[in-house]
Amino acid sequence: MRLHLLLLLALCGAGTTAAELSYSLRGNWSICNGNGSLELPGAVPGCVHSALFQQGLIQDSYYRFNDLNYRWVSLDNWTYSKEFKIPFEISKWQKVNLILEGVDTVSKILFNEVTIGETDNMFNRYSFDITNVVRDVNSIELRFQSAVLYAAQQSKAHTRYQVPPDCPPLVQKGECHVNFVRKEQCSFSWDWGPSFPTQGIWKDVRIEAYNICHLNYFTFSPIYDKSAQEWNLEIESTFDVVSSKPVGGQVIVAIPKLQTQQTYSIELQPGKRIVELFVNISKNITVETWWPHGHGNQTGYNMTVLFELDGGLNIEKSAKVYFRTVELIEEPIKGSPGLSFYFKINGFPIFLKGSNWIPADSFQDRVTSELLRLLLQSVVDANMNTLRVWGGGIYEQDEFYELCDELGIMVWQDFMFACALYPTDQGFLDSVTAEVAYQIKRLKSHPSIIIWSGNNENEEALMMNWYHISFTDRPIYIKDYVTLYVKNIRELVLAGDKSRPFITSSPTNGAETVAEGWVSQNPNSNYFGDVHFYDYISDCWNWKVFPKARFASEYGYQSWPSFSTLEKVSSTEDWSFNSKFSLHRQHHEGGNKQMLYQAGLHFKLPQSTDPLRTFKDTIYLTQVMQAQCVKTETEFYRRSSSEIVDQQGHTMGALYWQLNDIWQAPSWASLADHELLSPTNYHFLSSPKEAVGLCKAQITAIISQQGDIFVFDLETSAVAPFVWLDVGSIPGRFSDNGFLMTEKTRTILFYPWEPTSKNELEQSFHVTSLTDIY
Ligand code: BMA
Repeated sequence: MRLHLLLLLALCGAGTTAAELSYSLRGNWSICNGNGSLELPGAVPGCVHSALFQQGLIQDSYYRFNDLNYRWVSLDNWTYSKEFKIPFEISKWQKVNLILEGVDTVSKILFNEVTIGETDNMFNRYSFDITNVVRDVNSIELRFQSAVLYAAQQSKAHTRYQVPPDCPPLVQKGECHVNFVRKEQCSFSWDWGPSFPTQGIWKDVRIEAYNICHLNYFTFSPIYDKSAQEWNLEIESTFDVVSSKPVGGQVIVAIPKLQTQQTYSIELQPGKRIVELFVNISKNITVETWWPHGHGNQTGYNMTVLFELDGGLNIEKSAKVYFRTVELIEEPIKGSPGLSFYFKINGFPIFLKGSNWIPADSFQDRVTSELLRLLLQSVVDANMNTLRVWGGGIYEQDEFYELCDELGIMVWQDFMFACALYPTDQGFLDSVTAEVAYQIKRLKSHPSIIIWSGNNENEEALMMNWYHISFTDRPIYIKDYVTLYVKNIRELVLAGDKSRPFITSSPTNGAETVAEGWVSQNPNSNYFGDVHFYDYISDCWNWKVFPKARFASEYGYQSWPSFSTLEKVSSTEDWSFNSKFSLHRQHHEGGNKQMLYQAGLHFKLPQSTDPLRTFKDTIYLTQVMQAQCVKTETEFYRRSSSEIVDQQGHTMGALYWQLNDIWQAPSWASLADHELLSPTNYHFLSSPKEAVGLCKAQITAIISQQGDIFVFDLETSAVAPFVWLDVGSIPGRFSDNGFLMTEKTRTILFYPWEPTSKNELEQSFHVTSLTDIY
């Protein structure tokens, strides 16, 4: 019990009692399904799928066809409940709240059998006043409704007109009407992801009890005053004052390294109060700014804010403050119609190079700090400087953004709306308003976030008429679009965050979209804003097929994950390119054929008589094809930054689709591991399939250990293109992979992510090169 009890206010004056206590409800809860036939323990934070798996009631949800087999889990209505004793005298507290940092998604909450509230938005934080119902011994229940059933109900109730799309394409094997529920949109399936519409309490839950007053929220943003050439810090604190009399006192803000200490007098009237402080950093002090990876340091300053209030009540907050400016520059370009679209960080133009981020797992309770750190470290190791947190996923956990701040990764942050039109009835808008206001407060102090974007591809969906809306009905949808992203979300951003730009969509034409009434005739124009570009038919080795756009925020090609990855979630009969399993895992219509077609343009397709060998070689070839295509396209965008050709160019960003995977299936994901700051490049004199004289390369490796790192000394008997090193399921990262080996020997390092041994590596090691297929 004592472990759960957090004394938040250790700084009370002598003779006074603590003014605030917090009791965590994390840990073991009971879970039962709709008709009571299943009852099991489950962890909070967590979800029903994870609890069923931990109890051995279901297998790994990612195994073979289990996404379909376990559809029943998401269609049931589950209840989470818990009984607990509060380890302090609750009657002594003036106000008691139940705080839920994240509920997934639609639930009714009962506390001691009294309904205290409802939830309908997984991205919101909920606080319910339980002062009148709380006792020493309590029961709490969250009665969930299946998000799938709720979405269907909401869509049915929207009788005036349809809000498309109704359902995802059949190939995705997903659920319908996801646009009617404020939940991770890709959890109903995507073209790279399974349908697992989870239910559960996915973030922290606790009880907060307080007297006098309570700090509900604390947020800040550094603002640079250009004319005065000095930094200021805007700090906003939200209080709930429960004392019947005003509470007076002072606030001391200190940033020691910047020799800044300022004291303010405050008086808080009873009720909900906001305190806004404006801290000036003296011009005489040098403020080191935060820079993206590759451009400078990520300097941050420790700040403490101490509220010394009447009655010996002290509340202290500490945080790291980073100073940086960001501007989105849209200005005329000599020799090209339209406008530029690029970012200046601290006044310096920066090419954004990186990728798109999707949720790291269907079950967020499996996304550990270690996993986030490994993925984000890989981003900087691959010399990227930007990730776009894509609008079909989730607003990531605090740790994600803290790591991006620390590592210098710029974040293009979408609001969570993607590839759909959305309703704008009052209930929906109220829910979105609470979500957006909360997320802005939570995230705005992170220097890594350099832009807010209203949604993913919804302007394009509307204006390119993806859903075949009749011309006469289009104004209804345009009105809804403007209501949601401009009149609501944009207004909330303008009111809540002055420290970064906002655009309504991605792709969009930026200022041109605004000029055209917030929806452009062609939001994917090369002359304005950003573009998303996909072309699986044209030869990707021909750079002439790529758009000379201002900013490519999405582009990419699919590949299959390595055999060692697939092996864990499949069985022997699945191991061929046309097996039921291979077709099942492919969620993009025609994807498997497109990969072979693209690979066939430059490579001979595998033709071994051994079916397993052919499957492995085909997987390998799709990866080689993807790497080559993404390389060619990325290099094209990089080159286009300094050119205007045929009135087009000045490209200032390339974010390929997509960095990471949600499960083991074909997708656009690829994690490159290049270490060199300036990579070597090569030029093939013909397509490899036309090359003559390639000999089969015998590649051997001697593995040795140096501390935590393993050294692979490779030796080849012949020139070997696309050398792929594989250590099966041992997690880790090679210093290089998929390389062209022209020299006889080469040393590659392996950084394991978990403890392993030379022996284990030797047993799992496998090397493939293109000469194995030829
Ligand atoms: C874009 C993205 C995703 C999708 C990807 C690949 O449309 O925004 O929706 O997964 O392309 O098709």
